[in-house]
Amino acid sequence: MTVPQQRLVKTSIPGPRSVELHARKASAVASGVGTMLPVYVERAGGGIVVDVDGNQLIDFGSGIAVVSVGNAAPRVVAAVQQQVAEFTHTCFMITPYEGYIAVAEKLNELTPGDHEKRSALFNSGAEAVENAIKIARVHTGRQAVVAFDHAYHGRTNLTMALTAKNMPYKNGFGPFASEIYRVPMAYPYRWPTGPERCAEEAFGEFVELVHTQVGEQNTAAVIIEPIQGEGGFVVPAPGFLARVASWCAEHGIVFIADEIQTGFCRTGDWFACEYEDVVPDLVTAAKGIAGGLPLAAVTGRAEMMDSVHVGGLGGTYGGNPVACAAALAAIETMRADDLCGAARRIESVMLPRLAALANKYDVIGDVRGRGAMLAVELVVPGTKDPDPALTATLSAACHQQGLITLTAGTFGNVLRFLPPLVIDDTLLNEGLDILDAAFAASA
Ligand code: PLZ
Repeated sequence: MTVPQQRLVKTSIPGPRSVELHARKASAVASGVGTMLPVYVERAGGGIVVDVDGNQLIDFGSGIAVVSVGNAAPRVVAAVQQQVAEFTHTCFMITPYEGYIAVAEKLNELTPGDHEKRSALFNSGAEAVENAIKIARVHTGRQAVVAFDHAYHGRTNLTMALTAKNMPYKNGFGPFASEIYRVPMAYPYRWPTGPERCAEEAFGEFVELVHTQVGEQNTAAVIIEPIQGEGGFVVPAPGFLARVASWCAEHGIVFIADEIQTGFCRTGDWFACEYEDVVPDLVTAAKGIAGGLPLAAVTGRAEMMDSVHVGGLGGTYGGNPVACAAALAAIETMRADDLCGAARRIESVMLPRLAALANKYDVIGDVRGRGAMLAVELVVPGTKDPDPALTATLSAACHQQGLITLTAGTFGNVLRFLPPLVIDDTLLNEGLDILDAAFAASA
């Protein structure tokens, strides 16, 4: 690895060169494009991000769950360099190329279920979600789509409507797309009657709401993240996903798993649905698929995917050859280096230490997640009242020590951890030491 796998904090964070660049940002970039941690990056690899001041930060974010294979992963770099020298773009809808087909074949093979599948490629997660809804509507001839509390599906008009949280994603951006209905999420920690009854009661409410307020016969699709991402790493109560999926099948409703954040080894399986043997009709993927190049996909049952008229799906850049080359190399890396196993190893290092922190600090209300997608939810001690201010303080304290952490959650009170799957145990433990010290300092 060319980037030394060591934390190094040489300057204040952000350092002087970053501060300079950040001033340029303010006068050149639209202020609506926010920046969580204004250290400007020079290079990155493995579990380390190097900034323009020479600081080396431990990466517990992976660019929001994207660089699972690591930044500038060797196979990805080689594949991209070769492809970019051969041709950069022809548009698959005009004169196609093999890479697109090869990615579709991989997706058809790796997504849950042995049924006949087809895939279509796009540029971003939001675009994949939009297309999954388009496909479900054409296939069913119905319009309504059901989404969950705390859901995140993107920032385009249709996906803003599917996303639950107003600030910052939706505020002032309406009107939103119609025929979107929201139902409660099986959120064990916050379920009013407790986690044991969560799956059954949440499923009961889901069925009743869809029946009384939407009508099964009007419902094209139900879309759910198998572990919610931006919404706070909410792991649905065991059994909930399977019940919703089989109820959808009974009523001819397309069950869409949005695996954009959970997919590609992140949770210890190729796709998070596998953990409970849930087989979705359609799966959306993006983020981890291509080692950092923009690529997204919808994969699903052949008869659903093929219900759309020829020319109904596409876009200028969807399945760009360079992004496809990167995806094939990233997938090969995940397979050859067993990155699903790596995600489980990361869980085995991190989860016990996060649980120990929860014993030590009563501001931690819940520890949850799977694989390398883990989080702590912060509350006012003795209550379940969210503490977003403490969450922001802790995250900033970690940043000062050279640890990149992200926050999440409808209430902004979740610290989430998404290290690259290639990070080593030394960096993982050092990051956890920094986190522990941040809790201790805030107590
Ligand atoms: N579905 C489950 O996690 C993207 C968003 C960051 P795009 N999550 C990170 C931000 O603040 O914009 C995401 C996701 C799930 C869809 C998306 C959307 O993917 O590639 O950002 O469009």
